[in-house]
Amino acid sequence: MTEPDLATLSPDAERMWADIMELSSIVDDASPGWSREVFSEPYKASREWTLARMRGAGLETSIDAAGNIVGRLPGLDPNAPSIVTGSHTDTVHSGGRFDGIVGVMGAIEAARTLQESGTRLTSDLIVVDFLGEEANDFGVSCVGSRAIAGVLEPGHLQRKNRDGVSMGDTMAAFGLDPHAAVSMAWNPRSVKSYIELHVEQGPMLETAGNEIGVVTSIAGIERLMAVFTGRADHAGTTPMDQRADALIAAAEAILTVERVGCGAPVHGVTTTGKIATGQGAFNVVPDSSTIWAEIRSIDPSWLTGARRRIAEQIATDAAKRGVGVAIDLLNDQDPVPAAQSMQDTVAAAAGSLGLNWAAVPSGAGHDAAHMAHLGPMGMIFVPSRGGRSHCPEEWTDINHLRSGVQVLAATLMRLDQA
Ligand code: HGY
Ligand code: MN
Ligand code: MN
Repeated sequence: MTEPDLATLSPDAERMWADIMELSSIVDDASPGWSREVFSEPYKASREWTLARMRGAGLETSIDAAGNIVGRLPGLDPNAPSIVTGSHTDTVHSGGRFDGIVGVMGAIEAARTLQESGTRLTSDLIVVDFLGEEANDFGVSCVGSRAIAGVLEPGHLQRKNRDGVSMGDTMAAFGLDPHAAVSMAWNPRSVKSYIELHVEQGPMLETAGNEIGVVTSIAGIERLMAVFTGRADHAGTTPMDQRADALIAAAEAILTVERVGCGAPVHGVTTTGKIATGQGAFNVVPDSSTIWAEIRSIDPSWLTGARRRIAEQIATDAAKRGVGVAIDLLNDQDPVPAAQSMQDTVAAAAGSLGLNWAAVPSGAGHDAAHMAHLGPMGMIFVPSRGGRSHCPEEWTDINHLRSGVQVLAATLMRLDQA
């Protein structure tokens, strides 16, 4: 392989920064932080902006049945499989300005950089803004990339939110075609490789002083919903040992979730992200509560073992309290290793730019986990200040973004020559 002439590839980080700041300002002003949740009005408005930005960058654009915004920069050989890159522009509620956006704006900047340097790839370059990467009210994450990978199922469309509305109906109301979305998988032969630029969303790179992360694998995610049913009683007259307190059972379960996560031998974490209870009153023993928890690890066996241990312990403890519990287990995604060839290519690109890099796991889920169904997958991380993400404090310095998009552009060149 001839060393790509990186001197000609000089992404305009200031232009990319301006894009990030402009897109991230299209939010739900009634919510704190930066909220652009899937299927929301701000999200719909932001997609028009992204579509125009892709077109302005010389990409041929389309929107598929699942709502993915797809930009295409034609290559020299129309028969060659495509090189795909992208990420997402939806956010969690009260999120930040960099999660996902960096990968979409970075991909658009890389496309501009290639054209401005007069570089024509052999393969088409496909840039995707995947619909709905964040876990939504239906409990489904990565809606768009699942559809492209052929793993969005009818069961996902039937999932209902707390108002009893299905995800399929919500997608249709958003102008999408849910029934086509579950049968629109791309042909794996049409994909040469997939590479995604993303903020690390954790503290590893900053702590170690590394500028670039070469992702080794993406954590698997198991989710658990436990609904506790106790007995309402008078809070003043019911002896402590004669209660069936649903809220105490939920609290005990939350501590079980935490304890199992603290014992992980490799990258493994557990979180109870939400608890709900009934009407609630000072003077009534609670008779109902629900917890929503998740378990993540890059180690498949620890992940399944932890899920089993947590479910068993919750059931045992609830029974001791005379509290009923219904546990719903949901596999969001399995752990997915990045292709070694992709890791090597990203590392070589970073090294050729004189950037110090480290191999790191991703505790966060990504569209890349599903795109791995179609071809060799890789990810490039840039540091998150203080390791913070999914919060308004999320921040990545422009110089780190500059390095990230330089590595992305150099990686695209290398992948094309491979
Ligand atoms: O939840 C995640 O890990 C990702 O940020 N959607
Ligand atoms: Mn993300
Ligand atoms: Mn996220």
